[in-house]
Amino acid sequence: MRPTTAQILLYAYATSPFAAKAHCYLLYKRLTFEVYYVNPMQARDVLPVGHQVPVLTVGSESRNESSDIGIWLDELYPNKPMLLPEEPKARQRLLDIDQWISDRLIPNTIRAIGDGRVQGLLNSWRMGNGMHRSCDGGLPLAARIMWPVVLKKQRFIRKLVAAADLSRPPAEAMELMREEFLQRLGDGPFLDSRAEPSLPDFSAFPLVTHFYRLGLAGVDTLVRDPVIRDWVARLQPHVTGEPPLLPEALHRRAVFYQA
Ligand SMILES: N[C@@H](CCC(=O)N[C@@H](CS)C(=O)NCC(=O)O)C(=O)O
Repeated sequence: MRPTTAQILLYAYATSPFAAKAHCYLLYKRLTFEVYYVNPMQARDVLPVGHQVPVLTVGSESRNESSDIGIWLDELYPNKPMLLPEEPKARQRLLDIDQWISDRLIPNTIRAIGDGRVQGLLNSWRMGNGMHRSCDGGLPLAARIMWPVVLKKQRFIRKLVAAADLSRPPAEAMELMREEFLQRLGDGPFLDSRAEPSLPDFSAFPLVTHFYRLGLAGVDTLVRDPVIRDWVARLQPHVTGEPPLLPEALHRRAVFYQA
């Protein structure tokens, strides 16, 4: 059963960078929407399509796959700020950057979070706690304690880690991500040297800021870079709104990196 009667409803986990991508698209478009933080133990029963978040429901239709949700929002709301331009070459370049985020930035970031026995454990517990505090009904104590094991067993996590740059240590791979990000930023101010933000800016934003704000260790390689920090500051007003990208109770660090 649908948890609320909102016309636009985002099914998410507060700790999911994929769900945060879709959340950013909605904020940029200044749409009125609600977020429902699904209990992961009930996801298969609750989600209107598939078994993964994000899912976006608009009226009676539901879609999944985060980047596809952005493209769908442009189709539905062409009079709101567009996430992608119509001009085919520029559009394709931005979709290629979005693909780089899915294929490289996300896998390497997820691998870095689990790196190191102690850091990996602490990060996983912090994620479990964030999930517990935000999701509908919370998690049982045993699940919170076992969260590092639960996460490691997840097929989607195993697939993401396998897609990371395994030939390098995780911290070195993140340095490479920083360089690859800067190449794609070009002369700025937004990705692909664009004057206005677009879909890949909002896809990358949660990867750069979300885990850092959740208080995880070893995830500040990008946000420490002054050029990327300026990019974060430029995007921030576009993703500030209701409901907030990260529930207040889960903020462990300020929006902006502090050395
Ligand atoms: N390609 C999907 C990936 C979504 C995804 O991996 N979601 C994770 C949370 S971060 C999930 O719901 N995993 C649960 C599962 O795979 O059963 C997208 O871009 O939306």
